[in-house]
Amino acid sequence: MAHKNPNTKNPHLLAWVSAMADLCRPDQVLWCDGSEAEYDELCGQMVASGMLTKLNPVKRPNSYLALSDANDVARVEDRTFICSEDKSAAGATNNWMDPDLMRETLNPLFRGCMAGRTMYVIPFSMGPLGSPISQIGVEISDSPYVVVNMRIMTRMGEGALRVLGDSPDFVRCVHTVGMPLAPEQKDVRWPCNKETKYIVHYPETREIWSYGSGYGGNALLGKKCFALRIASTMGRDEGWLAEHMLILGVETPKGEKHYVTAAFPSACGKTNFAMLIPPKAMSGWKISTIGDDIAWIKPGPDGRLRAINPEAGFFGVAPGTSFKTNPNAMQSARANTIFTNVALTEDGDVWWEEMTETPPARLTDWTGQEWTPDCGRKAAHPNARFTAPASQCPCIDKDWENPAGVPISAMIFGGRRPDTIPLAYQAKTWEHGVFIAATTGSETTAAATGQVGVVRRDPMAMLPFCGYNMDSYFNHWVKVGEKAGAKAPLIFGVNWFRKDAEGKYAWPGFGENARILEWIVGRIEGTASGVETPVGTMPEYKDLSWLGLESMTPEKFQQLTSLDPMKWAAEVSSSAEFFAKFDGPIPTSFAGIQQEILKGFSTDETKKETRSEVRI
Ligand code: O2Y
Ligand code: MN
Repeated sequence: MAHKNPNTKNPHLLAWVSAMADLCRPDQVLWCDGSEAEYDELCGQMVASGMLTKLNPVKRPNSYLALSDANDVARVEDRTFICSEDKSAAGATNNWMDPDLMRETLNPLFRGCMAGRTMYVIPFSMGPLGSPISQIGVEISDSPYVVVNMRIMTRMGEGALRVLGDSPDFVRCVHTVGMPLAPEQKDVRWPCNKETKYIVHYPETREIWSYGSGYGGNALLGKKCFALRIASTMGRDEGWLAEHMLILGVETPKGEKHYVTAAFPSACGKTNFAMLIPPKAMSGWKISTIGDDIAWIKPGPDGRLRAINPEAGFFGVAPGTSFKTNPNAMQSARANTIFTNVALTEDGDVWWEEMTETPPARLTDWTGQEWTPDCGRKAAHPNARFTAPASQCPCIDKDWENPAGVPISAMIFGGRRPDTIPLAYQAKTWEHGVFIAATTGSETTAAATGQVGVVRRDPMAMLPFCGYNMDSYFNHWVKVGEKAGAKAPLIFGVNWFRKDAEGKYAWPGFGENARILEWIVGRIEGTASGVETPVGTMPEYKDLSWLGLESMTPEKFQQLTSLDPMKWAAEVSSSAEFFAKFDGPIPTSFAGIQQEILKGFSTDETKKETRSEVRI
């Protein structure tokens, strides 16, 4: 149970908590132990205050619904800052402010910010307790919603305090909803600050200060702020990688197990890929999940890169998730789950767009209003979430909590590209792989940016999450591969979103992506062949298994894998333009790789290759 007396004598932690209490002036300070009793009590208090609705225990045992303020529904990238001492260390892709100036700005905001509220002290471990790859953080927050979500998303409470012991090495995370209460002032359902939000990182002192939002990545500071932005700077300094990657296991019918990571920008089906179910025809192939969002990757004692999932839960996007698209995610959220900004059914369960083919006749939508299918509004917010324990995932890997991590054999990078980028290709070298990763991107949609047909580059899917300048980040990647040498994972590019001449998706995606994993495993094991092209080694029609997907004719496969020299020339110059935005030097090999691609398309041999109708 959350208690007034800390169960630690750590002088660094006690001094810091005391200083934060002096600054934020809460009514009381409670230390969280991470127990079930504490979780239940806090949920009960939030039900009483109206912040949570308890769902029907028969339909959705031990689960709750939170509805946020309409002003507080997503990460706020334009309010996210990397306050490194030097501006150049934050780089061209991050917002920067001088750390002293930022502290001067934040201090008055945090002074008294928790008046009328409880300050919770939340010790947590990112990664399995005691793993040499894990890290400890302590979040101070005035939001009980943050406490209960952190209990699902991290290893939170007494265990983390025990691991920390008397060490000063913990990431200090301070969070407030930014809405102090005057005496007698009644609280609102979802407190936040509608005018002012700051998500601030001080990479040198490993601190995170978050003001004004109670939502997701802005408030659950273990996730994007710590596990990516701060951890990526730790990785730079210590020789490892903190990546925006899922981790999955693939077991072949012969019982060989391989682990693969994959990075995709948003809206590319990352969670679906992490929990993929292979098609029936791939009998004997098993996919298991280690993580759906973040990977910490360190060289192991044998020189191979090993990865852990630093998180303990999924903070998944609800809309679009269904028993058809991702049964494993649906099962993960069957109980013990906190839903945020989804709709409430009349019988006390949850619903969101595409969860079922036919929507319920009546709902209460995420804004608390009555909803019917013809009302013209969405029932759930498009960024509505479920917070579910990873342990509930039916395909969770038996080694998902292995403190040593799992050895990584391949890394996959993919974006949403209607043309140019083929279905699958393997980098020729590690540096070529880093180039593929650094040029990852998705074509923008009118809904997102008002512009169609422009590629938004999202290197390693880390654009909003890299805690330092991306030119150094690319060079760091090169160094990690150099150190791993022959033991470095193979790198692959994929594109599930290529369109045919009619503008329809040419690849079925979802479970069928396992066919590409089968080829990747064949490349790891040295059993699958491929054809050398200017952009990498690609599978030919004969290199993939088509049993059960006979509709994929050689002609259709050709549409998915053809390489258009003109489009690739444009691709190379667009990536060069992108790299020109960086202040520091990008890896010297990138220019040579670009030249190689152009040269490859200009040789007679390649022209024949890319002109041919069908390559079987
Ligand atoms: O909108 C938010 O606060 C969450 S964003 C998020 C959540 C889970 C996994 N990935 C992401 C992301 O933006 O990449
Ligand atoms: Mn993510």
